[in-house]
Amino acid sequence: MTFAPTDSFSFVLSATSGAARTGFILTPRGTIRTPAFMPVGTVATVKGLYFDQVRAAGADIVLANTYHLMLRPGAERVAKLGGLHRFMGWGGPILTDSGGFQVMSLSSLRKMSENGVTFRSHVDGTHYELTPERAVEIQGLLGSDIQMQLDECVRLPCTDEEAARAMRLSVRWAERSKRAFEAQPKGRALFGIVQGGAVPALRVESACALADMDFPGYSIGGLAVGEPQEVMLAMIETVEPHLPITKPRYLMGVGTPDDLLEAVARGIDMFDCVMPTRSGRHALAFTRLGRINLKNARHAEDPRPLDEESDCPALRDYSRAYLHHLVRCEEMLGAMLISWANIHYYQQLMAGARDAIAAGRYADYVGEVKDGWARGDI
Ligand code: PRF
Repeated sequence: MTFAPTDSFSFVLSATSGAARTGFILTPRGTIRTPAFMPVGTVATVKGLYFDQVRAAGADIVLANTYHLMLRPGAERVAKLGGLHRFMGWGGPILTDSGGFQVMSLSSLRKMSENGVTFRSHVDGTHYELTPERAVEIQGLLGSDIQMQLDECVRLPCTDEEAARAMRLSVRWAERSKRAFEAQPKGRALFGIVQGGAVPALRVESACALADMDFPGYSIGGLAVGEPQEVMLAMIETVEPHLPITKPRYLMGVGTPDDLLEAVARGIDMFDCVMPTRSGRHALAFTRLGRINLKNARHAEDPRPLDEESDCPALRDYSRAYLHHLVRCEEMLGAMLISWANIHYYQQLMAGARDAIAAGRYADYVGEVKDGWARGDI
């Protein structure tokens, strides 16, 4: 389906299959087909890939990080150079994370307060402050199309009190973020982030408070932070009925191919994860036939490609023996090819999901994909 160019942000649902949905997010920078997997371009590069490859693999949108880009090269510098799209050479939509989560995992000497978070850079120790207003301002300077409110994500397991405190702080920050966002040009969107740990009542409180604020989309944060998959899926099921059906839902930082299939089945529309590229750098390929660890000596004389039926050159045109050799020699082409193959596979998985939902057969699709993984390649 093609849409006329638009100057505003909107979401069109086109079909459902059970709780799974398919549709389109329309933005001035282009249309995002959902369910969508967003390759992660933390420091303005999807590690190891040209943006031409990212686009050709089927990605409509990429993610970048406020935290990393505010440290290097700096949001004001990117703005001076014409914004992030021009800076990195990607003309499509960009989603930026707000920085709160990365501050918690990467920086040192963090201090949380009602006002925001202060921390020292993991790069050079410089002191920074990130408030809800500054996080939105930075995302605005970058020119991000879909921006995230500043939130606090607590690691699981945590106490109920800790989950409640962080969730309620995040709700107050959502209000401040929304007010700060009003200064930005039309056509961009700011998403609220649902928190609440693994406590159903807190998750519902968070979702309802954010839904009342009427965001153009909703993120679910605080999951895939150490809990088992069934806890994550249960939290999605808890939250989903309280989010408006007419707005996109984004599950942050998730996940494995199996996580994606299961979350789509529960009504999630958008994902991002470092897994395809990080695993690519560690020689692990995700394919139609399951996971293949190319470090393993059993591939040393295997002339077969990762998937001879794929239309991606990385999967189709290079033997496992060659990929194994590149990995063994620590050649960068090995990491590049396997990252490319993985990004392509994640995009194929989502394209298949979209088609299956449109055909009203999503549950069958999940069964077929999982059969393929189980059958393996032997
Ligand atoms: N909050 C933000 N970014 C995130 C998360 C979160 O909770 C997660 C958790 N999986 C990943 N990225 N702002």
